[in-house]
Amino acid sequence: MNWWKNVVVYQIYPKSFKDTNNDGIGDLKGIEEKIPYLNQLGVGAIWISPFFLSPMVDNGYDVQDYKKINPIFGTMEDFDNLKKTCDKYNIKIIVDFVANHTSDKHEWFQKALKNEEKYKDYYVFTKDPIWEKKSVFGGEAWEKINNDEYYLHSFAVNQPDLNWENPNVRKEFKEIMNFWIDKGIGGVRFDVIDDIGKNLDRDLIKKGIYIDIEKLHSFVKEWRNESKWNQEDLLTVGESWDSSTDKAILYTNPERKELAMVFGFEHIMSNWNNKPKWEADKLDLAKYKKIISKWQKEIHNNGWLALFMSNHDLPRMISNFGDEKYRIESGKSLALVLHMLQGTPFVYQGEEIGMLNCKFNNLEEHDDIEIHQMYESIKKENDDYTKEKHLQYVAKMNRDNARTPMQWNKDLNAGFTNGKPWLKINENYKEINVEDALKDSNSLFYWYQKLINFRKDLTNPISNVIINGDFELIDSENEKIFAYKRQYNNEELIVISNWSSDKVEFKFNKENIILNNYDYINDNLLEPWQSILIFIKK
Ligand code: TEU
Ligand code: CA
Repeated sequence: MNWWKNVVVYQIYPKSFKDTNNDGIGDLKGIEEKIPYLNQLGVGAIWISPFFLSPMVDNGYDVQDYKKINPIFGTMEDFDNLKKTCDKYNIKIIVDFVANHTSDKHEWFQKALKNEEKYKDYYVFTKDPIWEKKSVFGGEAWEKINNDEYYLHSFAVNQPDLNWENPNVRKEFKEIMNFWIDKGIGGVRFDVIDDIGKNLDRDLIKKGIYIDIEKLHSFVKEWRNESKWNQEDLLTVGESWDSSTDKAILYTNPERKELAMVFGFEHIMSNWNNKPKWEADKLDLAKYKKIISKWQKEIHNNGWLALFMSNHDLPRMISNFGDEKYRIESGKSLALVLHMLQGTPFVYQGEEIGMLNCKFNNLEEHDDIEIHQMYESIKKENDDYTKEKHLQYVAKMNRDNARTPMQWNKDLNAGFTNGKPWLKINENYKEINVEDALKDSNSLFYWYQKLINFRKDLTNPISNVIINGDFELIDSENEKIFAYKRQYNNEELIVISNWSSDKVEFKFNKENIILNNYDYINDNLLEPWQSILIFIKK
């Protein structure tokens, strides 16, 4: 069995994790310092968001040199030391490759701007932009340089899109892959992987078809075949906003030899209802459950999934799907539902202590380029749009919610730094922090630790059911209860989880309960956000 089928991955946003030199910015040494903590949690790998040389316009997702460490995060020696410490605890390192675009400060783009033919062809230049293609961050996706020429940037203006149809670009990324494999990484997360296969055709883009599936998969296959990536045991995970179940299978069916797993976003977008994410509706649980069920069933023996409810681009998951008033109970319920599914769970930093969205008091407190660029683009269309309105508009879904520094303890700046933190610290750090969580045996931390160990411990029969079992919803139309059954041979796992702040009647058998997020259980009645896990050996 692949090692990544029974581990949990912990995502680190390095800028916000732990600062060791008091410049207010997290660093590689800070990650190294906290490896014993992550080992205690039980994770088998860490995915670190990009720490390569970068002007940090999009916090590292604008790469200037893929083989250099950003000095704000440390040195190559720090990386090697981190790797050694990780080895000691058998924790693998997953790096984050941004292959769709580079920073505009990247040498390739600088040469392209100087009209060096070779490098011009690394990017997408045109005199005839397809204006229908917009930037994900709001506004135009085409920037004019000179001679009426434009370049494509799907994200910020400082993130020019690469031209993957150019074999030289593909060659560069094979070398980058080899470089990091030689450094001993355990895997790669591929940023917006769908986007490397582009359809630059006006009529198709008008219809909303931008991704060229055939090109995309041929590029991924070539990348894997013609580099050291062909080693079987790497955890390779693609970020695929475009994925439906059939597309996820194209990426992850082992026979196709592409990726190990993908992040699909259909569940995340279930309540966006084709509107901008800022205008998301309330969660419709029945709809959400159907999506989870469809993915579980269709991928089951045909591929593999990355399981997640939060990351550095999403709101904090309790604020998004749970109830802040039932922080611990709802946090445990969300985690239980996620961790008993088939796939590889990802825990985003701070999730294991129940960190929440952050209240920002004005736009100036915000860092994220998306928030600012979106403001400019709405303002352009709408004169009386104000900063105050925008602050409200983005409050719930903005990405800074997930990026406020990690809350380690009650001390100055939550123990994140002794300097001035680069982004506001959530004011709730005196109630929500790692130190307190470790002292409380009922904390979310220890709940996560149990869930992680269920999957990891192959001598425990539960782990077999989690890894291999099939999936069936129970009472699928129920709008408050998320209940499902996993079955493998003669063993059965049942999750019954109240995803509401009401008491809810539900029929169940009180025998064989092995986890309960309350210290009591009523007959056929669940408390607000109460969840139980039942394990039956027939
Ligand atoms: O994100 C891709 C992406 O399209 C969205 O997650 C986006 O950040 C947002 O939700 C739009 O509303 C990846 C990275 O995870 C993100 O941090 C980067 O900003 C982006 O790519 C560009 O590299
Ligand atoms: Ca630092």
